[in-house]
Amino acid sequence: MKGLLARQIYAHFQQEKFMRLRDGWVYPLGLACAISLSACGGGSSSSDSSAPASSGGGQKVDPATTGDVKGTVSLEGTAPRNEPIRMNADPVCLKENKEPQSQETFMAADGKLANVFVYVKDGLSSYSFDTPTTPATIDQKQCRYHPHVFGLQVGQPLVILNSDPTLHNIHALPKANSEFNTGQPIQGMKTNHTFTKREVMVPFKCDVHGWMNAYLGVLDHPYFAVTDASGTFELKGLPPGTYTIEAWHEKLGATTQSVTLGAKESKDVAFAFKAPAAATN
Ligand SMILES: [Cu+2]
Repeated sequence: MKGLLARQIYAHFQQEKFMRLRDGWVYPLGLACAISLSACGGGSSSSDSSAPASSGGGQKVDPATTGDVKGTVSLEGTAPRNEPIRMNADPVCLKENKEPQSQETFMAADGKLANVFVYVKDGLSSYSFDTPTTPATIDQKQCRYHPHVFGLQVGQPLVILNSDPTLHNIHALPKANSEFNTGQPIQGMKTNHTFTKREVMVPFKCDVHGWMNAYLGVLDHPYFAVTDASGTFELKGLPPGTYTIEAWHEKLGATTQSVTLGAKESKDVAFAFKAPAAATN
């Protein structure tokens, strides 16, 4: 009897929460977007309006001299359990995900860590790099961000895509760049954005689905990578020089190493993070 009452109260609470979300916010936003697509990012838009100036020292990389830095990122200790995600607040998300979902915070296997952003933090100031015209893409699919961790260059277009038949609201929370908050109520919607300043990392969240999060590294050069399932990364085509390489993880922070690369040299770099102490409960 007590259990039944508790369940009823819980169900009532959940329903009320969903109604609040639906009536108080989702529908008016959807309507506003239908009236003015540009206001909700339906067209091509950028909150950082000024085109990025060519930065750096002006020197161009000579491809005849370049080498590579590659390596792995390890996780020492036991990876904490990823937080489970409950998608009850949106029936569309629930329908899109039949299996139980969890966060992608610690993607570790065999002691190697995925979703680590590895990049040249320092050592390239005498060089200038062309701005890529090929866009990077972040997709909102099955109520998750794809990719979860990624990088692009200053001035390079970012295409924000909604592949789901539900409203997503991508909310970027940069410190150096301009904040933006774009509702995409219709499946297939695309919005363009460019970042004008180097920034590692820019967090993204969805204001509709509290579990959705992603991280973007914005750099003024092309030397960045995200570790794959086996914890490996590769920074290709680096000119000779001495570099600070940083490995960044959303919960474990950042760690750096110095690497000196001769002409046409290839060097291996191993990063290691320590797993947080196991929870005591
Ligand atoms: Cu969402």
